[in-house]
Amino acid sequence: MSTKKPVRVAVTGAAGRIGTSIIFPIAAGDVFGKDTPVILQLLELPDALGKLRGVEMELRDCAYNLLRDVVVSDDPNVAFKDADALFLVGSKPRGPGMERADLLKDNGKIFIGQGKAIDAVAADNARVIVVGNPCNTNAYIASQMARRVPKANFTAMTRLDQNRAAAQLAGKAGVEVGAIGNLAVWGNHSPTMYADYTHAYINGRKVSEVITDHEWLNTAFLKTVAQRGKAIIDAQGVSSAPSAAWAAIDHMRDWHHGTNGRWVSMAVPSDGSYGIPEGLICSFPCTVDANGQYHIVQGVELDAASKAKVQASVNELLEEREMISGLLAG
Ligand code: NAX
Repeated sequence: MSTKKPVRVAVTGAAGRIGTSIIFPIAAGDVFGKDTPVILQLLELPDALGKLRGVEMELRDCAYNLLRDVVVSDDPNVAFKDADALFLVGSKPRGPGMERADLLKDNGKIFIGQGKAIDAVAADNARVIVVGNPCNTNAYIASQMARRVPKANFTAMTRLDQNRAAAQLAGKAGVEVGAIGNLAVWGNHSPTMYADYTHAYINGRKVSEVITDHEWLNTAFLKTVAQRGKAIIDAQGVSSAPSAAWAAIDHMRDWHHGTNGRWVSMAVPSDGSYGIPEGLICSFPCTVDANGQYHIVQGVELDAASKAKVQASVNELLEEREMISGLLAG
C-alpha cells in the first residue's frame, strides 16, 4: 500500500458526460501517478445527486487501489475542502436562441461562487483547470475571486484543440502523434483559437517541409481544428466528451509531472507576454518544469498572419471580459 499522502481532487459536473469520463482515469492513477493515492470530491447540482451516487457506486466497484475515498456533495464548500486539484467541468449549456452574453452572465454567477469557495476552503496552492464553457472567461471570473490561492493557478483547457491539431497533422503526414512537437494553440477556446503549426516539427523537421500541401495546412487544417466541436455535434448529436476528458487529464498530468521541455497549450493568466493584456486567461505554448511550475514559452516569432490570428482571438477574450465586467463589479 502506498504511504504517500493522498491528493484531493475536486471535480464539478461529475455526473455529466465529461465529468464521469475524467474521474475514472484519475482514480486509476493516470494523472497524479501510479503510486499516488487520491480522494475524489465530486460536486453536482442537487437534481443530479442521485445520478452521481450511481457513479460513486461504479467508482467503488472498480476497486481502484489508489482510491482512498469519494465525497459527494452539492455544496462547493464541502467538495472543494482542502482540494489540491480542481477540475471545473459543470456549467450551464447554451440553450436554443441564447445569446453568448446571457450564457456568460449565467455561467459567471456559477464561477463567482466557485471561485470564492476555492479561495475559502481549497489547499493554499490549489490548481484549477476550467473545462466548462466559455472556459477562458469562466476561469478569469473564478481567478478574480482569489485572494489566498494564487491567481496564476487558475487555468482553462485548450489542450483538446492542441490534441485535435496534432492528430490532424500526424494523420496527414502518416506518422505517430508523438512525432509532433512545438504545436501551439493561442487565444480563446472557441473557433477563433489559433492552432499555430508554423513552429511545430514532425520528427525534428519543420511541418511545412514534411507536409508540402501548404494549401491544406493554411485552410482545411485550421478550419478542421477550429470547427471540430461542431463537426462532432453534427455527427453524434452530442458534444465531445471522452476526448475532452482525456485532454483535461493531459493538462493536469503535465502540470503535475512537468513536460521536460515539451510545449503544451494551456490557457493561463497572461503576464503581458506577446502584448496580451495581463490577467486575461489566454492560451499560450507553455512548458512545465520539474517542480510543476508552468512557464509561457518566450521568444516565439509570430509572422504577420499569425499575429493577426492571435489578436482576433484576444479581441474576443477582451469582449467577453467586457460582457462580464458588471458581474465582477457587482
Ligand atoms: P453535461 O451536460 O453532460 O454535464 C454537465 C454537468 O454539470 C451536469 O451533470 C450538470 O448537472 C452539472 N452542473 C451544471 N452546473 C453545475 C454547477 N453549478 N455545479 C456543479 N455541477 C453543475 O455536459 P458535458 O458534456 O460534460 O460538458 C461540460 C462542459 O464542458 C460544457 O460547458 C461544455 O461546453 C464544456 N466543454 C469544454 C471543452 C473544452 O475544450 N474546454 C470541450 C468539450 C465541452 O464542450
